[in-house]
Amino acid sequence: MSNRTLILVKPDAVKRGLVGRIIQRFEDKGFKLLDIKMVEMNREMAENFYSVHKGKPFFENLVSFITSGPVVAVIMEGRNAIDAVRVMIGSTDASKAAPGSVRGDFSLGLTDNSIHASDSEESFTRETAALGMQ
Ligand code: 3AN
Repeated sequence: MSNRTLILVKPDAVKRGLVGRIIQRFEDKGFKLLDIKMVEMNREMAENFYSVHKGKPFFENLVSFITSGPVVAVIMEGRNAIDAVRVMIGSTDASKAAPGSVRGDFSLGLTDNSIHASDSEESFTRETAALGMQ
């Protein structure tokens, strides 16, 4: 059970002015913010961040989307953080995400689905390194 996780507010949500409202949800839930940074990811950072998806049909799309504008990266701490935050963000396909989840309330997209969150400790380590955090 890991007590730290990373979220990214993705370029679609940053462009729509949703950063504050999205981060607020995690503070309301009880998470403590440990680090926060606005980042314009370049191609190399994006490929490292999403290295587990290399070779998949949507990889190029994903890299070009995540580098299309600034993202806001937040490291937060709280009990069972990785699993708890995954529940709060909702299904990958936002058109199917439950109301009350971030994707369910703010997005309809699949690639442009407003938020990312680490799905394991290995992902957290890889992702924070790719962003130059930690
Ligand atoms: P999640 O973000 O829910 O952890 P992952 O890690 O499986 O989902 O996928 C990473 C990102 O790749 C997703 N957030 C989404 O933007 C994109 N993605 C995943 N599956 C697809 C797909 N079938 N078609 C297009 N984009 C996808």
